[in-house]
Amino acid sequence: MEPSLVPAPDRRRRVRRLAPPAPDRDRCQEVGDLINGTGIGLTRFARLLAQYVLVVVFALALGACGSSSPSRSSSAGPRLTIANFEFSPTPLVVQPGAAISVTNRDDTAHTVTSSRGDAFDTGLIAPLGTVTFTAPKTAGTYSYICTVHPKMKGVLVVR
Ligand SMILES: [Cu+2]
Repeated sequence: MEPSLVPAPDRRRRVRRLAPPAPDRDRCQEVGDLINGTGIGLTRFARLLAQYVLVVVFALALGACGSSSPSRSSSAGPRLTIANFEFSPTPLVVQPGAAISVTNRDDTAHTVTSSRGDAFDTGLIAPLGTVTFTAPKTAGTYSYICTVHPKMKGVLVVR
């Protein structure tokens, strides 16, 4: 008997809520308040979205800077390449005391050795190896050779 009595009040409540017009007006007002509320919410959301976009753009800018700076540091310095028993570029123009990266693309060892005095000498650069040497601090034109293959010649200009 009790279970059958329980649903009855619920039905009555539903009917009472739907029947009178007054609650509907209240609902409309509530909906209006909700819309106004969501209007404020949308404004806040727009602000948050704008902030988020700014943060993302800023992060991307930082990321771009971060990704470009390593490539700068690796490509900024002067580079000398040895391939097919030839130095390139030659002449290579650098600033005094510049750090020059030398990459040997051959399958035999080479050197970059100043022809006059001991201005610079990389020593043996292993096949496919890369070394760095310091350019002279005195401006001038320096010819150099590979001591293993003296016919290999190059020119380094410091200015
Ligand atoms: Cu050589």
